[in-house]
Amino acid sequence: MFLFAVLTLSAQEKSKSKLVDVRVSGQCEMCKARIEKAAFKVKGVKSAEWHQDDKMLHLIINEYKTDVLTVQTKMASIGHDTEAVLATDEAYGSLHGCCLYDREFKVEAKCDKDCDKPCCKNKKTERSSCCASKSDKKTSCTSKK
Ligand SMILES: [Cu+2]
Repeated sequence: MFLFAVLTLSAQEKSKSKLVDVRVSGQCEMCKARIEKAAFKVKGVKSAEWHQDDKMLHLIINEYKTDVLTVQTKMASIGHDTEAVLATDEAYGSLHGCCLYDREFKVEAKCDKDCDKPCCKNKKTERSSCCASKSDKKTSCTSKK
């Protein structure tokens, strides 16, 4: 009876596993080691593998114990940006010189003051896609002046 309970429990444990991919900014093998090490420190992370080529962190997590945001917060705390959570300048700055990756997620979060694009008109204080996106940056709000 006890054994049966244990087996049932471990079966449930398995079904909680979820594959998730998170984009984590980084640059080299050192980043890979740092990212994976930190990911494993998050309770509920069963597997973590970061790929240098596409900057994707492939995770297997127990979704009852952790979630993507928790992992992203952890990544930010060690200096690696994610789409949802950015590293502080201090954390980024304390990375090894060869690890100072291009901060693609760190962009002006607010609309430019004199931006008159429709997307910014009524929300000068919020993040707006036209001012926030890197590709638009040059042609939209900031070139207005
Ligand atoms: Cu590195």
